[in-house]
Amino acid sequence: MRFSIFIFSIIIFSWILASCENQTAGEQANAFIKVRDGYQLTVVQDSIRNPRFLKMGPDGTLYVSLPGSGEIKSCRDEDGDGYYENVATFVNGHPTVHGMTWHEDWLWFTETGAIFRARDVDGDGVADEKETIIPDGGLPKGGGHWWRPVLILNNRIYTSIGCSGNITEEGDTERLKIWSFSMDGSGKKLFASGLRNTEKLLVRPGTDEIWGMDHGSDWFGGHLEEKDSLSGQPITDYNPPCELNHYVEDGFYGHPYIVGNKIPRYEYMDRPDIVELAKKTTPPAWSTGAHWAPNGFTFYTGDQFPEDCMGDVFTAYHGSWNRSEKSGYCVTRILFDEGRPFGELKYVNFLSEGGEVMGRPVDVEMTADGSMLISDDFKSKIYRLTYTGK
Ligand SMILES: [Ca+2]
Ligand SMILES: [Ca+2]
Repeated sequence: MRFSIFIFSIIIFSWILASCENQTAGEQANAFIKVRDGYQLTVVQDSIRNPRFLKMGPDGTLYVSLPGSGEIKSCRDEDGDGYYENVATFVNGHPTVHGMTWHEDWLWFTETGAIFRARDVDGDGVADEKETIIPDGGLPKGGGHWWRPVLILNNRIYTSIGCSGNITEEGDTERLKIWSFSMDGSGKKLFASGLRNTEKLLVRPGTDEIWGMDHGSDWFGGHLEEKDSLSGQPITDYNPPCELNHYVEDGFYGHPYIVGNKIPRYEYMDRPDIVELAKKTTPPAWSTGAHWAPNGFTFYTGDQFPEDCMGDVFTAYHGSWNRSEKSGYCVTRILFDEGRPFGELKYVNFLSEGGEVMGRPVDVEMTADGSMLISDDFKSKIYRLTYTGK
């Protein structure tokens, strides 16, 4: 009897805790989430489970991809209070749905092995027309890195195929590459190679440059038998960096052989071609935290943040999974000068001072008013970052 009262109390207590976590329109984010001075973080959606990537439609509809349930939700703020209360299922039946882009009235989206486009004709938030551009199996599926981005530039479709494992040697397959296609899904062409896991591709505004963030590999130094001890692994904790890359045609970005600024991984140092591999590697345009796991990013082009943010990159780091101390779990700004990155500042930190994970950012997306939306698939929330300080 006493035991069941104990269990009942736990259930009630958990329910109270969960209720406290459910926030409503315009509410401030949890106080343990640290926000840069002059900025405010509010909750704009908290009814969608595990939101991943975000895309704003031209009419202000927010599209959210949910790979687990195979849906894209369309969200609207009908009453204009900043909270997206009106949620519809735009498409379903697409397990692993992930990357999205908007092009000529259609929302283009990916599954792990396919690309589609859909549109809502009657304005109810549910797609009425859907077309398959690259059918299932037209791209390699699954593996450890199954997330696919989609980008359209100059009448070509771009997507990237990540490594099936951590440092799998599969350069002679379709993996570790960015591929481009004609708009009907034919005309497949290699664009760049040596990628590990790039989940989003974007064009830098005002240019034809394709940029993306690549996840650095794990267990660097494992060769030195470090990985037996999670309590002390100084080499792999800090290496190799995650990357912001400017992807150019025929460029090689090193994976799995070369990391950071042309550094061979220990596993491959004895390869006879290692010097050639290092030489031909394009190093990251910006090297960032090891194991921080950059998923989404966006170039800032709004006028809500201070003027010097214009053209800079805002990133969403999902955070480390195998570091001896957690790191990442943040949104940063990578500063650009004349089109090249030169510094990085933390804007939102989802790791509390006590090391508790208060959120795992997946994507950032700018809204028409210049504020920034941030998705968190761990606490199932979408936030808005707004500049308030003058
Ligand atoms: Ca609203
Ligand atoms: Ca419709």
